[in-house]
Amino acid sequence: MRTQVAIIGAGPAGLTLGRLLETAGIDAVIIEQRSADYVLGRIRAGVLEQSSVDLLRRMGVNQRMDAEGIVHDGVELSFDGDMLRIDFNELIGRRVMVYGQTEVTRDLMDARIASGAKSIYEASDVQIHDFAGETPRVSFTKDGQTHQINCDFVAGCDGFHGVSRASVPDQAISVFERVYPFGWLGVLVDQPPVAEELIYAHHERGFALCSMRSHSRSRYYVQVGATEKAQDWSDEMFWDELRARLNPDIAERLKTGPSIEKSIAPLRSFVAEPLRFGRLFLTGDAAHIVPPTGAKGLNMAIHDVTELATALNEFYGERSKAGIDAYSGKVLENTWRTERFSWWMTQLLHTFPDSGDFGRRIQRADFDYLGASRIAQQSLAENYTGFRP
Ligand code: RFL
Ligand code: PHB
Repeated sequence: MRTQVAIIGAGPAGLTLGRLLETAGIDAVIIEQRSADYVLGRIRAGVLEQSSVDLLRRMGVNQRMDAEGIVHDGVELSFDGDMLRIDFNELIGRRVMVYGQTEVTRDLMDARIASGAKSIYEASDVQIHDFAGETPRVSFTKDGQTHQINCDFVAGCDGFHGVSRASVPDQAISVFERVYPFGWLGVLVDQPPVAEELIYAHHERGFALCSMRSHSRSRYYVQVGATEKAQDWSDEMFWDELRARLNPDIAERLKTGPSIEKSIAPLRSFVAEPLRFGRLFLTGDAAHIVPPTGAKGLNMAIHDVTELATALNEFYGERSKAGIDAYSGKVLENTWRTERFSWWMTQLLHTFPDSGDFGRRIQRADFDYLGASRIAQQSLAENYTGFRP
């Protein structure tokens, strides 16, 4: 088999890249180790920046998003009971869209099936060969048979645990990492959200987040210890802990029910440098991880592959290597800006076991400054909705 671009991974990064290349008339094959249903069963991000919304519209995969997505003008922050609303629209004239990663993924998968573009699911033992030269190859096993794809480029869109980054020799890559001493326990429930907008709450018992997927489906999170297990949390324990971290008037309004999904995500900041190795490119979670506090993971993945598609388009259209040469530097600039914001939101809102009284006073001062300064609020709004200089 031969293609121009072999895309490893059918998450948001791989599927978005596939769609962009298809639109540009560049041939690509997606190779995914799981089944499509498994990919769709993962409950992850919920908030799209305006630039992600615009891209999904340009790619023609916006019909359901525009019908079912919910536009939010702002978010609520709560700090030890004090509420502060950040009104993005009033502060900087921008908004965000609440539309789940599962739905974005489903829309992209459906569009790919409709167009007949090639995707291979349930491919095992995926390996990337010869990416230092001009004729890379990808091999994999499917239904007991080994296959090989010859290509011009390999796009590593296979997430944090994928094969792409792992294929790069240790001496060619640097990694920068911070692992936080906690995770988020998330619950999905078929009940209307407790509030119209998201509520990010700092509480001495730990962080909590009230989010949603629709007007009838809610997503809630509580900060838990890094070693805790989702199965040790009954629904009742979860709702009690969430209520304890919310203001009494909000806790009273909370509509609970049986969880339809419950899982723990560890929190981590991670960046690999560089992001190009000959003819192999890293994108999305394969390249970087942010803690979910700034709702950035999915949006970064979409940003990266937009840059990569532009670079590949330049290569095939104008025979210019300038775009692929600039890819790593350009994406890393956005990555570090977004890492900083996600780290900042995380340290503002979580309870850190070792921060001590000094750390807690600094956190409070940070929140009070935000409440008092329109410029600080604009900075949060600009970053949350997606800063593109
Ligand atoms: P993905 O979504 O992980 O997709 C990668 C795909 O590659 C496949 N794969 C392979 N395929 C072939 N060969 C191999 N060797 C392969 N190894 C892996 C995987 O099966 C998968 O289908 O990465 P992508 O596309 O870069 O997208 C990134 C986003 O998914 C991610 O940034 C966000 O979901 C992060 N994230 C969250 N972000 C938010 O903004 N808000 C959240 O609430 C939120 N919750 C989460 C998250 C990430 C999580 N992970 C990665 C464990 C919760 C979790 C649990
Ligand atoms: C979610 O709805 O899953 C969600 C929303 C905002 C975040 C993280 C997760 O910052």
